[in-house]
Amino acid sequence: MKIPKYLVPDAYMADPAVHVFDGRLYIYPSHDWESGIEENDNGDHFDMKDYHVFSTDDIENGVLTDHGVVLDTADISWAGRQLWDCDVACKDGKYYMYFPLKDQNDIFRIGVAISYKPEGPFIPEENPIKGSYSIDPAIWEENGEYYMYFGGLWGGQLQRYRNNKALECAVQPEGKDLALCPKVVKLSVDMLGFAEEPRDVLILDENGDPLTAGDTERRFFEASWMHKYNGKYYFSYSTGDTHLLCYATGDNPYGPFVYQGVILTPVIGWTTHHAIAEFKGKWYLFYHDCVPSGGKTWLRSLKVVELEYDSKGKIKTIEGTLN
Ligand code: FUB
Repeated sequence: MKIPKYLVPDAYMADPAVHVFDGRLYIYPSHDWESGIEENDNGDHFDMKDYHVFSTDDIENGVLTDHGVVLDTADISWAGRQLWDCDVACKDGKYYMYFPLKDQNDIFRIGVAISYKPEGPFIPEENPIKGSYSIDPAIWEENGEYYMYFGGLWGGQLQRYRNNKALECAVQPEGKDLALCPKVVKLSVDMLGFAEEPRDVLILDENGDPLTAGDTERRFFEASWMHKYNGKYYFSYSTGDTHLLCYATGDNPYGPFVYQGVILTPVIGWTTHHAIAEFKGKWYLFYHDCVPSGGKTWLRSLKVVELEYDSKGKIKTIEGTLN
């Protein structure tokens, strides 16, 4: 599939997380809708209230099953507003959905909801994960250990924290200051909490120096994802205000990772977000754009296209406006 395909033409879905469970491919997107909230840098216009799950045996032909609403803010006791990008992991026959949501003080926390089926529905825990903050959880499993990557700037509130503690006054680094890092944390054995303090995911340049805040075409902004190709760890992410999907490679899930290049050039829309997954022997990039909504940044549509590597393991850059 060299030409991208829209996957859900009759609804606005964004921020895909994708996994293969028992040989079937599952997509866990955010569910955009027209809330009427004015667009701002805080992302208030992304006022999502529920999640759907989609699955398929045939991604090449884009034949998806919509499993309907699987989690709703109305069922989350600590909910304030805004269900953003989620992810799902499977352990011992149970499926754990990790979701960012603002609490009743308008602070993003990460919650967990549980199901016995990959397609849900998911039943939320009473409280968010202790010590959790910011947005965009992405789960990576390796040898029975589960790691969560998370974090997002601006409306994602990552700039309000240092060393996992909320600051009195949020100052965003700029220029030659070191860029704020995404976070990684090992999950507890019961999958309901953190087993350690979240750590910084360091992204280095070609000289081994950490990326700076002013390096806006390469530094992390949001939308973490992890995959492994030929034994290497590929940490990928969005650069936010420069609208690129980039990646960096490393030798273990904690990093450091060395910046490698652009996966996807800017799409139509402000946000860019993705998942990378292998299915039936091919690699795919799942992402979103705002072409079907005529460029409304808060009404995004899910897409998929094949992802290719060169002989050195470099990802071939895909044009975001390819349709
Ligand atoms: O969907 C809301 C936010 O937009 C996500 O959490 C970010 O990654 C961006 O795609």
